[in-house]
Amino acid sequence: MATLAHDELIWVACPARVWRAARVLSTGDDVLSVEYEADDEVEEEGAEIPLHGKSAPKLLRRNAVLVGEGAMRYDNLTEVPELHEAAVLHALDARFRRAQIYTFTGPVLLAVNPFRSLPLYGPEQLRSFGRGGATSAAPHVYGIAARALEGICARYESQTVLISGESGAGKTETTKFVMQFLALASKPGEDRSKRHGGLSPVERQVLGSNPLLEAFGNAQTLRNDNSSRFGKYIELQFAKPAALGDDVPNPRMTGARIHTYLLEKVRVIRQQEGERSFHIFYQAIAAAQSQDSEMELEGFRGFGLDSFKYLNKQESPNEVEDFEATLAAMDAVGLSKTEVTQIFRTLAAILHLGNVTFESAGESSHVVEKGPSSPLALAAQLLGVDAQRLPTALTRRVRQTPEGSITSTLTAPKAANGRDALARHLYHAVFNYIVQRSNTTIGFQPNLSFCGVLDIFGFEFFQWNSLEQLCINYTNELLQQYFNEFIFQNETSLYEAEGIRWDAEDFPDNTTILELLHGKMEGVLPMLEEECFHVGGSSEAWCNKLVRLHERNKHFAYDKLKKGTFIIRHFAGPVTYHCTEFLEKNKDELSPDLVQCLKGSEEPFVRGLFEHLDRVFGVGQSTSDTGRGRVLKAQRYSVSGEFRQQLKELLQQIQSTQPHFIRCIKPNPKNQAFRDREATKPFFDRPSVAEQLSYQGVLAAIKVARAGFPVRFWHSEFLRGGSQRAPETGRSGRRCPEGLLAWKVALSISII
Ligand code: AOV
Ligand code: MG
Repeated sequence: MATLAHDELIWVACPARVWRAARVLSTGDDVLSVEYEADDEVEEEGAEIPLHGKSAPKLLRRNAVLVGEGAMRYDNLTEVPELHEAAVLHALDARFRRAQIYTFTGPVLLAVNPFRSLPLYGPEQLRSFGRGGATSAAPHVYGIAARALEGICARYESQTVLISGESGAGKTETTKFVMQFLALASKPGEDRSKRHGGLSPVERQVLGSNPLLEAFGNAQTLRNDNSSRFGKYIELQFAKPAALGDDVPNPRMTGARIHTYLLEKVRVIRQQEGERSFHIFYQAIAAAQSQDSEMELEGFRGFGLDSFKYLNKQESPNEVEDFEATLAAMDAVGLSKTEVTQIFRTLAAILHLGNVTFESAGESSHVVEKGPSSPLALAAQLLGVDAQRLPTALTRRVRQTPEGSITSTLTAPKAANGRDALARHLYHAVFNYIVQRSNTTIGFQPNLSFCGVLDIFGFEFFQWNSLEQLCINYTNELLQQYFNEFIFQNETSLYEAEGIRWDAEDFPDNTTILELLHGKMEGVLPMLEEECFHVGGSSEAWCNKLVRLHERNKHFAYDKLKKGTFIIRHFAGPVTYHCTEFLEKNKDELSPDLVQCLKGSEEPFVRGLFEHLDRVFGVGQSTSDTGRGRVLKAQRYSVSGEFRQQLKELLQQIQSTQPHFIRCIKPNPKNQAFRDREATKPFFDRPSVAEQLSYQGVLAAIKVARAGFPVRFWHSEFLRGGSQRAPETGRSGRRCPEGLLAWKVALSISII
């Protein structure tokens, strides 16, 4: 930085606050004397800062326009002068403190989670962001939903709202606001203030799918009390308006389709300390114990939380009310009483299965308790299977070989693994059943335009990272690439079209990381899938092959001292993966004996849950078979293989739409509410927000948008008087003199 003058405003890098605002008091050859500004969290203080050597902090110039209330003027960060990490953080922090949780950066909406209900989503806002409403371009989640709806009304083009962020950042809540807007604002001429009154059956079903999926797919985790344990893409479909254009009435919502991804079914059998299984188990147990509930809840009555080994014992206050809401949602999506009873019987069966224990006798094992009221008998009864056949299927394995069938016995730990695999699959199958039934009820027609909303897991890195994290982080790499392409290629083509010189060299690009992950032969994931189909393949062998092949790749690393691990340098940061269990998890085998046993259930519902499993287990079965014959016929299945296929289809679908991005930000790691003055730590924790901005690509996007011209007009609009900005930019509705001013400001900013 050039020489600093007395009174100059600067940012000083500081680990605890990332950047601290200061004013220069005096400068010497070796030290700078500054006064740090006070804010809600720190006192004003003076300091001497070394200018040279290792301990000299980084300094940035601070623009006076951001001082005090200045940040409130910037609804769009790309318009902030002297834009860098410090200014972005400061502007977001200052706006957040004044309950401005939404801010644009170019076309991307940033949403900082207030962890407290704010009066931002009432009928008033619905009206004002609706067509012909007063505010349409202020930063708000409804504004993004309104833009998407506009694309459908004016051009009948499909849209997608992509919502990302780390766990607890507010993706699911944001998704619900988008859906709410699309359902309520799409009702032409009706009083939208009646919120849920006057909804059409489709709208009621669509909104009803949210609490239902949350009951079955969400759980309390250490990071979020209502954490989605699956990814979701929901397409909301709209009838084609009689005419297209700006003045046509809103189209009617006519259907929807829900896609779900990677349900974390392992949660059914175990949860770490402080976390819980899926909400629905706790709701059903509480309802069965309550006098108020009229549901029969067979298998739950007479049991408490303590009765089930599969569940961590943690209650939550409104379980019975939530249960009633889940039942209402089940009704809304068209599940019959019989289906609901069957679903709860299956859930109870899963819990009783978890109580079945095994005892080893040499190389074989047997079920410890088999009496009429034993867990085994209860599970068998609830599943409608023969109580004699189930223990045999759990403790033995029959293999078909060309020479005939061979029966072998399982040790107690192996039998327990088989039991857990059955419980996981039962739950997953029930979850899929509910999603499919909702889809059938709501209906989706080909060839109609839709608005997709993507609420998918954010980048994850824990102490121990396994297949789940690899799949999740791979998803984020793909979505980041899409984001990069959208933002950066958009910019490039715009500049090219306008004949403006443009240096695209510094664009963030994660193509080479993706190549490492999914490259055809040598990619980390294809190699894992290949290893799953090798007779005698193992996680260790896979890991060793990876190291041999990729040790020189700049995105790959390994630590010689930590055997069985490897590191991928993701765009969001390096993650160490632990190889143990990768193969087993990816094969996700379920004993064919158990499948056959359950297929023999006298309950059509239970039989239905196993209908599609031949495909899934064909390979697993034949690999453990001698590897001959059937392996060639069966379709190759692996968790990651199936997931990659799903992602491919998802991206194709998204690429055919006009995208809108919302980046959710968690203001502090402890989920402290906005203005929670009891807080011991700052509620806007700058280091963790800075980290999120960086790995969500927000800083990179700002850099690029700022490198060009942040304020844009269509030529015709500009000449006509600048009433509307081009869609890439934030506000619209300015008239010419102001528009001209904005344009000039933009030019001058770019020159700086
Ligand atoms: P997530 O979807 O991003 O996490 P959620 O949407 O579940 O996060 O948000 C976490 C919690 O933050 C919610 O339960 C609300 O209490 C609160 N919250 C979020 N957005 C708002 C808002 N706009 N206003 C008020 N409170 C809000 V995860 O599903 O864990 O990745 O897997
Ligand atoms: Mg969520």
